[in-house]
Amino acid sequence: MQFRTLCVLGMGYIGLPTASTFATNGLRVVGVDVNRRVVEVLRNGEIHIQEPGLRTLVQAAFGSGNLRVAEKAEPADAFVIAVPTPILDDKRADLSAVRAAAETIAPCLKPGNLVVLESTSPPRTTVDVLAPILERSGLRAGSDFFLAYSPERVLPGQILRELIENARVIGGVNRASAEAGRDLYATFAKGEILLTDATTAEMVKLMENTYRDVNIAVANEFASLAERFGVDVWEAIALANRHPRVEILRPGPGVGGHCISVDPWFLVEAAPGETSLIRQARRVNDEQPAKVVARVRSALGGLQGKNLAVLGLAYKADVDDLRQSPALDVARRLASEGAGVMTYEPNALEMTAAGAQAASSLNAALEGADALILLVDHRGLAELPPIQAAAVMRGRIVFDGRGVLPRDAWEQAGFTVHVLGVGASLPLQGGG
Ligand code: SAJ
Repeated sequence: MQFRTLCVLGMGYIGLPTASTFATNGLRVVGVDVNRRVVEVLRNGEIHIQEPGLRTLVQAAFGSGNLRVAEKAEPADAFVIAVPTPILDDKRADLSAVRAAAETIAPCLKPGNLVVLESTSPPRTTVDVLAPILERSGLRAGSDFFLAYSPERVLPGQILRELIENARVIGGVNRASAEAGRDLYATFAKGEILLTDATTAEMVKLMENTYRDVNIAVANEFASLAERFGVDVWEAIALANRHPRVEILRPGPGVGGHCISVDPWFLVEAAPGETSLIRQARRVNDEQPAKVVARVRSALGGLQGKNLAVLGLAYKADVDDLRQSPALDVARRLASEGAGVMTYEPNALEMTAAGAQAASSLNAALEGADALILLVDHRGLAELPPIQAAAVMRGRIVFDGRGVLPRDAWEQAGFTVHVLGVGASLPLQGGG
């Protein structure tokens, strides 16, 4: 099956690179976003999100004459839905953007069209939520038009490469729909294209991120245990990972971003009775910010009146995305306990946490600080020379929440170094 025109709904982290990649591969693409500001920014040749290589790709897509942006869906051979599916405060999935996208596609739908949902969604969303809305067009999913679910699996920071190279799972409401999806993504996908049914594809996506969440939770629990037993968890993990079938992930201040901290809840909501481990892992990861604050509090002998330089606010290294960031939570908690908090996020200089102040440079954050708290291992932060910090800080305390600072160098510069997952060494028992 051949597709000439494509309408992509949602110009965010996934929709924009996807639309641009289709356009540079010869499809005529209209990218749709309901946010007028986003549409204006793109029309002015700018981009509203940071991702390595994205600006060049988007410019090439516009330059090819194949990409346009609009505020409403338009008729096309195929439609890709890449809108956000966040969770509400009570951890239930918010599918309002998927519903709204489907409602705008329905009047444009013609026989033989293909609709693909890429947004991470609870199991059965494609068949139970999307199909009925699209069928208001009078056309039947699977027979009159093709309908598939294909999860995006790209890693922020490496989106452009992974979009093309990763294996792609395409689940159709029937075989013909999955095959239509394969024909669409074959336009640019170099990774293997694997066909299945729509609900399996939805499960696959949720299983991948839940698996990672559970594994990060166990790493975080190992960090707490190491602190209790006077062990260095980083050394212990490195040694355990020499086992041929063990690959423990990295402890940290918690799990953030719009994917891994959200997606497991879709399974919990869908099947509360069968998800006790998944729920518990979420709880463990959500408790990490409070644990980091407790470590900092005890390292400083209290937080009231202390000046803290909090380095990194993004949800992980080398991105500018602060959504659900545990670092933000840590900074907010430190400030709420009476510390003077200067935050420095090199990828979003103006951003800060409630009660804190944004520093416009690293030195401005460190100036007069009693302690340095490293929460994100951004390139540049982990390599900060201790001597530079010592020159402007008032105190000599460092807390490393990512296990990346060279401890010896910081100690040699006169700092007391506290590291997440590293307990004070305990005396030998019963020795001679
Ligand atoms: N984190 C740790 N320790 C680790 C790894 C990660 O604490 O060892 C933390 C990070 O600091 C961050 C969070 O977990 O706060 C998530 O980061 P991540 O790099 O694990 O994942 P995301 O959210 O950037 O992207 C994930 C990816 N999923 C998997 O690796 C299974 C990506 O492939 C998905 O496309 C993406 O979710 C998504 O959009 O669903």
